[in-house]
Amino acid sequence: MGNQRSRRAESVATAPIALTVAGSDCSAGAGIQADLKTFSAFGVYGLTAVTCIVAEIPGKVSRIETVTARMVCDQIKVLLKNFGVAAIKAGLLCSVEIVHVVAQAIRDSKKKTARSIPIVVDPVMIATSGDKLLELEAVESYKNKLFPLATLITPNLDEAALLLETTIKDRKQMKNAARALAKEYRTSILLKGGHLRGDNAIDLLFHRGELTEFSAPFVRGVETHGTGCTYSAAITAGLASGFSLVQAINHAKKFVTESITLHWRWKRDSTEIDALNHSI
Ligand code: PXL
Repeated sequence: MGNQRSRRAESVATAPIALTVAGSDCSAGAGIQADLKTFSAFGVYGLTAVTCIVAEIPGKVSRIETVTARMVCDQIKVLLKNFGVAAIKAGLLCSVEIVHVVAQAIRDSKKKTARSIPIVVDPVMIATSGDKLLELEAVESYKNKLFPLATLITPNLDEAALLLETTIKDRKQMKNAARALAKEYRTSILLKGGHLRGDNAIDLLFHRGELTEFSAPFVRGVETHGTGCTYSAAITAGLASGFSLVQAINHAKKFVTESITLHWRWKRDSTEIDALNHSI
């Protein structure tokens, strides 16, 4: 018996741990559901701190109910105290108060651990459907409280345009925007160019003074709800596994492209619903 137990103990499995602080998408294509599926696909154990519950289907948000800031704070605190979290992703944070407690919890954890935990901030503001997901006042809190703690910020073109109060319509403006955001927030920026809708979906990383392009064929005709969440979760999983930032983005870009290419599609009556396929 003793022998058996020690043999079992020797073969106990372990995995890198990542934490996502994000909202729940009941249709499971975005938010914490997308993050958990992505973490699993990368062999990473996912923890969650839920910030809000969204009643929605791809393309249509019905209602958002926000969790109290205190509850968000307690979820993060208990997790960081008890698990060896190797990377954190911040997704939809909903309100000023939640952005503040998330930033505070991350700052506190930085004081307690010698090694710093990579933080990926996906500044989710507006859903692909155009539905507003974040209180507008919270944008300032992202800028002042959360961005200074980030290892990487992953805006899409609309979010970057909102942050810089400008428009971004071509590759030249994308390069300028990535550079400007990196300079302003003194961190690495991955500006996602998928919304430019060329033959390729091209993203630009501005990291340590250098621009790197990540390109993949643009997959047409698929409702891509949850792509941003999946991409930033995949990068977080890579960082939790010890990859460099460039390696993590390379793997993540391939994963997102494949999850769109191999999407699910359900037809019922006259409607179709698509979802990314994270089981790849
Ligand atoms: O894809 C943006 C997003 C992020 N997080 C949650 C969402 C959505 C889009 O609807 O519901 C919880």
